[in-house]
Amino acid sequence: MFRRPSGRSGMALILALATIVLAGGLILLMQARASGAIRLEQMELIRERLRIAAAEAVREAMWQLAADENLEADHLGEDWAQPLETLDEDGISTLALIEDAGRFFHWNNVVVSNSATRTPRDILHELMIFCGDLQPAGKVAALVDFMDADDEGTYEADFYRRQDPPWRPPNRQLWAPEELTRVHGFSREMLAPRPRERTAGLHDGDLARATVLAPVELEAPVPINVNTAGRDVLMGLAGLEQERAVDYVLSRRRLEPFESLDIFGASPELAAALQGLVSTRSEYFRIRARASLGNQSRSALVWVQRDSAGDVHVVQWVEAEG
Ligand SMILES: [Ca+2]
Ligand SMILES: [Ca+2]
Repeated sequence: MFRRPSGRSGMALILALATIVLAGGLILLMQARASGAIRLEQMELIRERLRIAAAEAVREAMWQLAADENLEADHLGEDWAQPLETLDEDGISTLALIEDAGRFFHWNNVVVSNSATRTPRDILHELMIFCGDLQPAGKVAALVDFMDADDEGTYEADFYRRQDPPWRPPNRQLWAPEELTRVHGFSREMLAPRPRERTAGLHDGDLARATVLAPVELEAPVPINVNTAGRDVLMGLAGLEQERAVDYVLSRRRLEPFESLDIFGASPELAAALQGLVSTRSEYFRIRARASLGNQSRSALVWVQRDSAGDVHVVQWVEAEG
């Protein structure tokens, strides 16, 4: 026969049940937390291993670059220009790419030239026209005022004082590409890469892919490497009226890289004008490396400088997720 429990024992039973449920819940929670902590720890461990693997890949790439025996010419057929891939026994894969910065126009070049004839400003002017900006003179002048040390020009402190909010141009070389968007006339849109599907027309250049900002304070312009620069950069370098010469350079270097600048010997005037602005080799290189395992990856972007003896030095090392 079932007896109805008294109020007190009923309450005790409920409390006991509640305690059991609570304890069970706590154990589950602790287990969940423990497995969560282990998972986090494992992820952190993999993250660290990927960081090291990406750094190793950069170091391998630097060795590859330092092993380049031909310091007179740098071209895309050389070993350093080939992607470096590895896969270790734990399944970590790495990919490293070296890109010579001589193929680009360097933004800081515009304030370090003392050439009397063709200057980096002229090159940028032509390059911007080639990239579809038909009246870039004001922008180039604004960029020069933004960076040159003096306060004499149309786009100096007086000009920016009238802006909302007012501010002063830094009067120094650029430290980051984002600074360009503060220069009068510049915008994010003009600095964004254009769609790849383009014709080889006269105004179809891509300013974003033709320019670079090396994280170094320049004392002289970084020359453009005639072996690696794209059509856009070569058009800016030689001038828009030199389209046939540029096409000649592009087809000739497919057969054999330029070991010297004799090519400009046929035009002594052009050779003199481009003195110090063009080269057959590169000094600065950008290394991108990524290490991956499953859906986790880490990457490194490293700027290096190769000196005249062929030794490679790190200029900047930036690590990132993904
Ligand atoms: Ca070389
Ligand atoms: Ca200035």
